[in-house]
Amino acid sequence: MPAKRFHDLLEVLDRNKPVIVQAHDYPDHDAIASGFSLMRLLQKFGFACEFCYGGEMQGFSVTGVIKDLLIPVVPACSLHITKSTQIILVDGIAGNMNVTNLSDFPITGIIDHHQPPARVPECPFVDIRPGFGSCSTIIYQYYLETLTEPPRDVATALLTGLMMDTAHMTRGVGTVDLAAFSGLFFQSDWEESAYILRNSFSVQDIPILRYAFDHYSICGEVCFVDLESPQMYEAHGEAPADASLRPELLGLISDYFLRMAEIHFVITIETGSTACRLSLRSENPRLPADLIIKRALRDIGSGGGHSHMSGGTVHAGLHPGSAELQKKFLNVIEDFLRQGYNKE
Ligand SMILES: [Mn+2]
Repeated sequence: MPAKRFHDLLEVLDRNKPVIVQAHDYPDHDAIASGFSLMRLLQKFGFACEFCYGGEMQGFSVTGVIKDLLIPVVPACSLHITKSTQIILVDGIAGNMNVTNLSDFPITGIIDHHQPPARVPECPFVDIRPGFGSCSTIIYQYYLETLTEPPRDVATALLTGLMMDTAHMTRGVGTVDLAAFSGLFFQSDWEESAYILRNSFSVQDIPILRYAFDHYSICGEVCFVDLESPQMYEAHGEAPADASLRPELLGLISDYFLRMAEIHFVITIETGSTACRLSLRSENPRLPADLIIKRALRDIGSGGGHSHMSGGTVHAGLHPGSAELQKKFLNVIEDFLRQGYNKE
């Protein structure tokens, strides 16, 4: 029987006040699935609950799921938030770069599976389980705890979130994820879920992939993919000044390069005219992607995630240039390989 965490959440929520479930900015499949499923569960328990995200919606894959499963998710800016609104964050932590602060009032709950920062913000309800492969796994525990059978659309969303974050159950998977997988599989439309997973790229991405294959460098087991947006867009005939890739694509490119047998650590860097974003993947347990990005970007940016996948940004105006940035990462990687680190 799972821990009574949902019960604790109900204890801190006021049934007479509205609840907003907020996914992190540019939500991915796991964030959408977690938020949607939590909203549905709270509604079942009598709460007036809405679901929103910060930033913009990323590419066709996530929007396709939202359309197919009729997920009622809206941009945060379209909601009226007042002092009495109870905000619950899913798949992200307040204070992170990728979590828009929706109001000046304190948030009510944080539900996440990323490695938390040293100081987690004060909040009435916190359920952070970094050992879980997905946030969807946590929300599924709430369904188990309340003996609620997830409806087919909820099960399909949760299965997709779980499979996406764990790369088809190949990374960050624990026993609870495995149990969630087998519990959700036949309750869901697993064929729909598998279809979504198989179709992450669009033909529109081919010029970007071609650019990536022309702009990578390898140093030992480490691979850098250097995407300089303006040049990249020029290369295929359009050069909008503020163009940036859909965030998901950075991760997909890192995943792709990680498939090369010789490469065990990938750093994809997208340098745009205004921002620089990074996506890291690791399959070397001695090279934790979350700690490495934190250390390498200390003083110039921020990042975090999991040991096998992480992401971050370099703050505007602090980009040291591609060569210098790569050097920072190589130095940190060398330190980790030489000294090792203590896995807590
Ligand atoms: Mn997640």
